[in-house]
Amino acid sequence: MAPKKKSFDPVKTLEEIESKFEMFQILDQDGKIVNEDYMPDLSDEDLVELMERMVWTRVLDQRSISLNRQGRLGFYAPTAGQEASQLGSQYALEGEDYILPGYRDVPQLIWHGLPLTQAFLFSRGHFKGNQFPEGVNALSPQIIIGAQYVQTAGVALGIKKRGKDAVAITYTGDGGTSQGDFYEGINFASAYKAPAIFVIQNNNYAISTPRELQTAAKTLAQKGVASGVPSVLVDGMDPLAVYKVTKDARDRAVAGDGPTVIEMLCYRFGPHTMAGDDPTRYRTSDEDSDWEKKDPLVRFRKFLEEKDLWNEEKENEVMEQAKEDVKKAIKEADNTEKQTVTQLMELMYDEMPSNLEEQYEVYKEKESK
Ligand SMILES: Cc1ncc(C[n+]2csc(CCOP(=O)(O)OP(=O)(O)O)c2C)c(N)n1
Repeated sequence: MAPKKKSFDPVKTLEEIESKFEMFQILDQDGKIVNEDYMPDLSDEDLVELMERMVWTRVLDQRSISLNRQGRLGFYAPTAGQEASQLGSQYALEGEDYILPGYRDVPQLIWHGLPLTQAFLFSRGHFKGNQFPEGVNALSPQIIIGAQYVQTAGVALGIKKRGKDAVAITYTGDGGTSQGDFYEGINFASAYKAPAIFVIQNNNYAISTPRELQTAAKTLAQKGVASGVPSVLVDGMDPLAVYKVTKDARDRAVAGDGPTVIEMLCYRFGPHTMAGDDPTRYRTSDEDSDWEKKDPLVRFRKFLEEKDLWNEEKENEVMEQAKEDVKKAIKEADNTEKQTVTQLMELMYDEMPSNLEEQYEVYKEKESK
């Protein structure tokens, strides 16, 4: 009898790769350091500043939801729960770095220099919300899921060709990793060793579609491996771990070693957007409360209080400041001249296409009255 032939075991290979992706954490949910060896090089002032930004942003989120309900804001995607993944990563950037955000990533833009008034104008669909000031290196929030990944590969290649010590960073959600653009973007950046950081904020849901139905991959980080991109899975509710992996990714990119994919495990406490989805129809209250225990603000507060760097008074001060800033910015947005149809058309076309000329004239006439 012929000896039994061995068969290949691709399942084993896959399982081996998948088992490598363990969640990296520095601060556990009680604010205790569990990975001292990886503690990032941040001064006490830096740590406090990062907390201030997270608290300020939580208030901005609460105020934005309320303004939206009053009809004073337009499109808004809530951010509470994602402060560590958003601001821990932004804190690792330099001013010359480019941010290519998704629609939920307005906080990173603000801390990268976008005036709050303009963020509100963006929400209202006003063109001035997309005219970023000189020196704010960022694109407008992307609404087309995944498109920012391809654009990031291009921006990163541009940075490389110009010999700049900078990176392009982008953000998508778990759902975004199912898009073709996701794979094209990371593959291109990898092939050209472009200085890019590809963040996946895995908040477990793409609107109402749970992560398990989104993809058969055990982790989303492993999707980088196929393109030869070093990839990390990190606790996205831990600002220190997020900062550390992003800073390391930035250092590698600037040193010419190419892109990194970072999956940040997180949760959005609110609805997907303010357009009307009801999370109680697709998430259980047990799931919500499990994640609330992981709240990035709670654990960072505990950590800083233990070091005597934070207290209630300080937190109240930041909250009051945030409310003031929101009040002032929304007033400025209200006082901004309303946009006209002809302005929109002029911004879109350098030379008005002949088929629109007639409409243009009609609106010009209407607006002159
Ligand atoms: C190409 C494309 N398809 C569908 C949509 C509609 N859409 C808007 S948000 C969304 C879910 C995205 O989920 P995820 O990537 O997980 O991001 P999250 O909002 O959870 O951060 C979908 C399908 C879209 N905007 N663009």
